[in-house]
Amino acid sequence: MFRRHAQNPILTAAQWPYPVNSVFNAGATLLQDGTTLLLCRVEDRRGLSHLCAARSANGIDGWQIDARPTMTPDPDRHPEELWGIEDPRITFVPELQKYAIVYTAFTRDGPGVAMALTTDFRTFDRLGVIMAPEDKDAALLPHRIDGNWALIHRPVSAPRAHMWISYSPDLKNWGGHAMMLQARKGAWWDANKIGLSPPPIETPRGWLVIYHGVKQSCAGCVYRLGLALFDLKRPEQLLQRGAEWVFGPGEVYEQRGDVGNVVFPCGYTLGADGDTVNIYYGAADTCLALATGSVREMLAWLDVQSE
Ligand code: BMA
Repeated sequence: MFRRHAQNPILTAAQWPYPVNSVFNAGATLLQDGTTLLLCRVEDRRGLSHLCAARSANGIDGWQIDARPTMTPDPDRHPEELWGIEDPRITFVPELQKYAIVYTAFTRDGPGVAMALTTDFRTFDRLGVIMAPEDKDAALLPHRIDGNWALIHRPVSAPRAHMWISYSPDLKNWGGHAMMLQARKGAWWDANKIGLSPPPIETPRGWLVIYHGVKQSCAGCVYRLGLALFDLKRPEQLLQRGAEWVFGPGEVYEQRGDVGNVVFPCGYTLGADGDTVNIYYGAADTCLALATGSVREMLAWLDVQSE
């Protein structure tokens, strides 16, 4: 379903212009001039994360990495960012002519969801916490639905964690909370804990969602990816869900690192053909890799694989 790029990993800590521990879980977008921008989660050598932009003409190599951190935690004005900012998901919002960056703010009480708006990935308007801890794995849909903005997120109701969707008239006040997708139970690859991976892909058949599932065993966790399709007008309505996972750790750079056996995409770009999906994923919480898929193939697979 997804073909790994031969040049993987495409970005590592060794390429960074300043000393860092790891580079992973990047949000992605295509800028107006066709440049691929990755907003990378960078973990420093204290263990705290900030975001750093890397730009490339072909989305594969020749990355121009910002010389200094692009967006740093600002705990004086935003106490929720005390222990760093992580895992950004980027959505271009035509109505605002801005990019919405939805990210994890590592608060004293655990991870919460925060949002910032930008036009240039150089300055950022922070909206602060939009979902209280413990919550993460969130992304904004690109346009309003019935007059309201929609946010997919993943609150934790221990011991399980499911995907939810919430609505807002103004990007600040959120309500209309609805369960979107439940973690399965028992031995399944996506038992107990799931979450949105990149922002959903809008297709004529529905919102195509690539989500991660976490299988826990006495050997640790394995993060894999699955597919589900949701109604365009009522995105909490599940249309199809694949039974099997479609991508999981297989290469050494995915199996070994700070957190082994993790593939974790936070962003994708769409090719000029409108079908090719370039998925940028953190591998083993250590480096960034690229895999390519096809919207048509994913939808066809759901037709065959859905339960
Ligand atoms: C998740 C997130 C990701 C991370 C993954 C594996 O809960 O925190 O940032 O990549 O765990 O450690």
